[in-house]
Amino acid sequence: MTGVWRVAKGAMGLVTIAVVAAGCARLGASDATPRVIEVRMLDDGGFTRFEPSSIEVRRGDIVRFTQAGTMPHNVQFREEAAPAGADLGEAWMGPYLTTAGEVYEIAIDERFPDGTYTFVCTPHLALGMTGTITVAGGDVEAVVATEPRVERPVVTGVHGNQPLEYTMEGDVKVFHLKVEKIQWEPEPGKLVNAMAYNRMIPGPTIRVQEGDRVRIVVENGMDEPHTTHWHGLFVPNNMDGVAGISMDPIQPGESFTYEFVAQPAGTRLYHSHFNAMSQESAGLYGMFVIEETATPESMRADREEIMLLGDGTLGYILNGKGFPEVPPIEMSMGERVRVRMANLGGMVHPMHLHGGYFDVVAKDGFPLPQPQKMNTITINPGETYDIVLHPQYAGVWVWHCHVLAHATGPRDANGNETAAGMIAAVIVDDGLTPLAELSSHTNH
Ligand SMILES: [Cu+2]
Repeated sequence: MTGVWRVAKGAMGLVTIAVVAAGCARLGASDATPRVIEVRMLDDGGFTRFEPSSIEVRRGDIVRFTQAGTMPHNVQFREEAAPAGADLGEAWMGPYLTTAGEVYEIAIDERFPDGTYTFVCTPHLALGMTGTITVAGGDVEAVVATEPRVERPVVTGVHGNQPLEYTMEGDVKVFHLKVEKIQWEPEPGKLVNAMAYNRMIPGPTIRVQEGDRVRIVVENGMDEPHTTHWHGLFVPNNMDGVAGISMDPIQPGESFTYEFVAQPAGTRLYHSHFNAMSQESAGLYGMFVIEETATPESMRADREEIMLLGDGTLGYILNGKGFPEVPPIEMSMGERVRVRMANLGGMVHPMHLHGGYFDVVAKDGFPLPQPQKMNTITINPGETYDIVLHPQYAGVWVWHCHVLAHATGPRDANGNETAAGMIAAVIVDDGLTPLAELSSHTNH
């Protein structure tokens, strides 16, 4: 075994695993003390990453990965994409680091022929936790690439789903969307690294009439490529927004103009389709409402609400926020509210309403032949439902995901579970009972 790798508790200097130091003598072909290139493993706000994620080294250097987060991380090199002749042996996949300060060091020696090596964190590959090490010839001075840092505006006190304004150019409705990396506040005081359309999560609501011609300019203000996909719309193939299949990715700083006729009527969506698993999870989605020319009687309502479910990077959220920041739905007895629901997360969420039932009137934007009464509606990723709320009893009712882990926060000082995440309040006022009394938490 020629490899030099070890795991050490950085804080205490305690070497917990030390495998072979036989290769040490070869480290310094130039007799120089090996330089140590630092890479940190981070996951603050659920944003898993290596920092810097891209480094250049010369043979003889040591790359030191330090656990600087709270989740277990490791380093796994992608063997199938490694330069020819690479022979990393046990170092193809390093051990899991679980304690803050723990380090894993890899000596860049003869096992690493020149070239670029891609590595991932095995459990967080799906969240985009990857990086590269470029090994240059032995005489080349190593340069530690500085991480391209994007400005992340901090967005607080903002709710998503705001109507997106448009201008008319001839008979075309023209919309603008800009994707950016921001810091979002799903609950007070908790800032997470996110991605957003027009600095809100969910993105602004596009609302048009069936048959409208629309032009949507999508500007990429991020430091990674992007495309936007129009989910459930019938569009020409080259307007479908799938990177690598129907269009080239929109590069950082560039824009792409989509144009199509809005059809068919119903509850539709838009979301990222480049690095979609991480970009969508980080907040790149919104609702695309195509109003029908004639509303079926079953869908008749006094007004509309939107409920977009999310999970992943931002936690368990409804309309971009976790309880108690989820905006409540306030209603009067006798009122009918149509709620356009969709799941943009990666998990299944059975949304259960207390205090009565609702009518399910459309699935994936298409009206159902007849309404279906339900009190729990299970929404798979990518599905939409239209439901009509028409309350049966006054009170403050909860509407929550029944996977209780998605609706429960950390225990409080008394050791009791707290309400958090995917919970919305439905406040029904009958005009008789003071709401303060209805909503009182104390027992009388
Ligand atoms: Cu859930």
